[in-house]
Amino acid sequence: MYTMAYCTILVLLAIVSTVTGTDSSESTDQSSVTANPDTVTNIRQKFTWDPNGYIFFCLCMGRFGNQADHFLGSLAFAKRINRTLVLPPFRTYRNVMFTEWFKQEVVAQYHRVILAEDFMKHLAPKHWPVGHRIGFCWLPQNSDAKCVMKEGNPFGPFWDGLKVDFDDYIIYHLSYYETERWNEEYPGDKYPVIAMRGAPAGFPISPADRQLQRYLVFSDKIENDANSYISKNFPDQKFVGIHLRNGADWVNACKGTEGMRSMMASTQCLDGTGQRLTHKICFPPEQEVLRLVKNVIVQTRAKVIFVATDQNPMTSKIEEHLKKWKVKVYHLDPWLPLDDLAILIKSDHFIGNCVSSFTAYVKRVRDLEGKPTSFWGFS
Ligand SMILES: Nc1nc2c(ncn2[C@@H]2O[C@H](COP(=O)(O)OP(=O)(O)O)[C@@H](O)[C@H]2O)c(=O)[nH]1
Ligand SMILES: [Mg+2]
Repeated sequence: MYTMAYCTILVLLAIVSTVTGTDSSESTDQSSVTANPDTVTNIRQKFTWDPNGYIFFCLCMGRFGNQADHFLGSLAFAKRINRTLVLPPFRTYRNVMFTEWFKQEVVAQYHRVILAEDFMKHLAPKHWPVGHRIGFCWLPQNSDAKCVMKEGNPFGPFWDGLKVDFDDYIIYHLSYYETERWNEEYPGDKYPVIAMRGAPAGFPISPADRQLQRYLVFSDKIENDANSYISKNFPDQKFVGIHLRNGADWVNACKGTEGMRSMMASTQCLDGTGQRLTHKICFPPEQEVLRLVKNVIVQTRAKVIFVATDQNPMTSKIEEHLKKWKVKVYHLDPWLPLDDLAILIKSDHFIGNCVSSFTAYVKRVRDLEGKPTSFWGFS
């Protein structure tokens, strides 16, 4: 028994010394390395230079749902072209370090990654020094527009937050699926860092990349926020989570959606159905919300509804409509939208908005966990 424990310690020590046995000119601060054998290879690259090069970009489009779609598509791109992915901060009114919201060691199970802040501190001074920083912009073939990496918000504040200025520019016309051409035209020895103006991915996320959601796991902080809200308010109770996307920007976004083939995240419910979008799917009227919520309550026999919304939670209207079933409605209105996401993910049944990428985040995780999701105006 003691011999076994002793052997285990020896093995762990061997792993740790491999991890820290880096080029002595690099930093050897490996504080966030775990001994999980799946992740060691990907995280040990952290402060040793990857000769295949790096991919670095700003999640500069939209708010969280859009950024998450872009992140997963870019993760797939980094893997395809076999460069280490610099984990960008998310953008709110500030740069949010990746690890504030997500676990780095889980993304590292899929591909080599390094935190942007670590990259700038430990690798950039030597390998991507001031004076040698090239910005990459995609532009259409015949465009005479300029490559502006830092103009406007959030582009400027994003790179300023990481103390990056650009010295030169490259305009490319390649798509993110021309893997071989990327490596032929921009080999790692000549272009060690491809720093892009925007994410190398489409929006909405391509269906093939949805499964990468499994590598995006909330930090303990977000997970604890959600768990403590639930245990304080409706511990051990079955609950229905609903997402009401009904703020002023959504009124505008949904204009003209009737009859469209797809818009924003709508493939998550319409794909393969041959159905077109309706205004009701995009912006369900109150009667539709009350109808579907009642159906789901009758089906699940849940006594609790958790409402997440950017504007109007309809709390008393829903409670009034479901008086007969003695349902209680909760609404958190969290400072951090991710807390709403984490709670919605944990619900026994979820009703979301098909067009919203905020809903799409919840749906992707739930699909992986085999949990049911319905959509307003559709289910
Ligand atoms: N807290 C909270 N914020 C929300 C909710 N729905 C929308 N928002 C806010 O509005 C933003 C919507 O933008 P985005 O995430 O890109 O999703 P989309 O616009 O619905 O596709 C979110 O990131 C949140 O900041 C919600 O249910 N709860
Ligand atoms: Mg949006």
